[in-house]
Amino acid sequence: MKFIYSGSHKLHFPQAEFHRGQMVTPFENPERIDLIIDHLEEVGFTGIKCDDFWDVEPVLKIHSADYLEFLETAWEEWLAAGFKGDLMAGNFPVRRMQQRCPKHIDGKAGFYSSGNDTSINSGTWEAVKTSYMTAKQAQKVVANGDAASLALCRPPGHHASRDLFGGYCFLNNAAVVAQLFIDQGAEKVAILDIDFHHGNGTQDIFYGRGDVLFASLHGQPEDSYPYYSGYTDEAGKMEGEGSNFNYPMPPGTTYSSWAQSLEEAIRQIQKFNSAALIVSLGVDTYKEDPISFFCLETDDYLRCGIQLSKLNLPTVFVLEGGYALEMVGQNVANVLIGFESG
Ligand code: OKP
Ligand code: ZN
Repeated sequence: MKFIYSGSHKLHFPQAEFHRGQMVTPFENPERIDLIIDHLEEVGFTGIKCDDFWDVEPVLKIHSADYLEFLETAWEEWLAAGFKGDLMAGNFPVRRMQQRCPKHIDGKAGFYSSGNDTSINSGTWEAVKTSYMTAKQAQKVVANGDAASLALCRPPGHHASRDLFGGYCFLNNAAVVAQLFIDQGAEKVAILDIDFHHGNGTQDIFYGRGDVLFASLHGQPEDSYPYYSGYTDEAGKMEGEGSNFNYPMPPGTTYSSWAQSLEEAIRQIQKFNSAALIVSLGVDTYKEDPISFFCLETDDYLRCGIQLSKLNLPTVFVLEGGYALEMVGQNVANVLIGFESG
């Protein structure tokens, strides 16, 4: 299978992350992608440099126009306000406050953000657009007949909702890919999110829609980010009622029980009669991941890939998380190797 990549992700380079009481080097860093590219090429996958273009139309079906304008202008406004260093939100319109966007960039940042874990710098918007274009091109490869493709998106997307950035995410790449399939005539598609973290942005985007199934396997919200979503009883609303599936799991989860959730999610997708599969692929389920608590081994990703191939659907893999740099390339590659062997 082909993978799509771009060098422009490097334009997004967060300087620091506040983590467990300390400033640390961001877990979501440019090195991740370079390591994955190197390893995928080493084991024989073909990389295609992204040459797709910025097309706002598909994005506007997922995100609001005011949010896109915020992302586009935020950095300049931050500088114009005389602020130094990365833009980051520090105030949020929480319970019982006004949901009105203020004029000052410091207030706007929090209005459009879900947390203080995600910063914006001079090249972030450019990188964010490229991440989306990478996903769009991977979708095109599959629409044109390939059985599967992988988009090496960075920054990732599954925590981004209609008008919120956070959890290292800005545009929801997987959601746009799903929408592209629908716009091209698919009646129904499924998004399976196997990143360690609950795909709260994707869930939120499709919560009221019956044409896109969303299933997520993740660390239980009692103990893990994003903390305020990902419970089993979140099943969708209105037309979307019954097409949202959460599989929260406790600390220490190993492949044998993780794979049972995977089985169940796959069964739901089969029942749904989906025309295509989008996999939000995070490998932060790996045992050595620095910010997660599952215990998957590198070989388990082969098994996971084999399981996914059983669905026998045109499949676009969209990269989300995975922060254990030593093995991130192998773990991603193994999913693809398993998928192709299955
Ligand atoms: C992104 B993806 C602050 C804690 C916030 C955010 C985790 C985002 C994960 N250091 N953590 O789903 O891999
Ligand atoms: Zn994650």
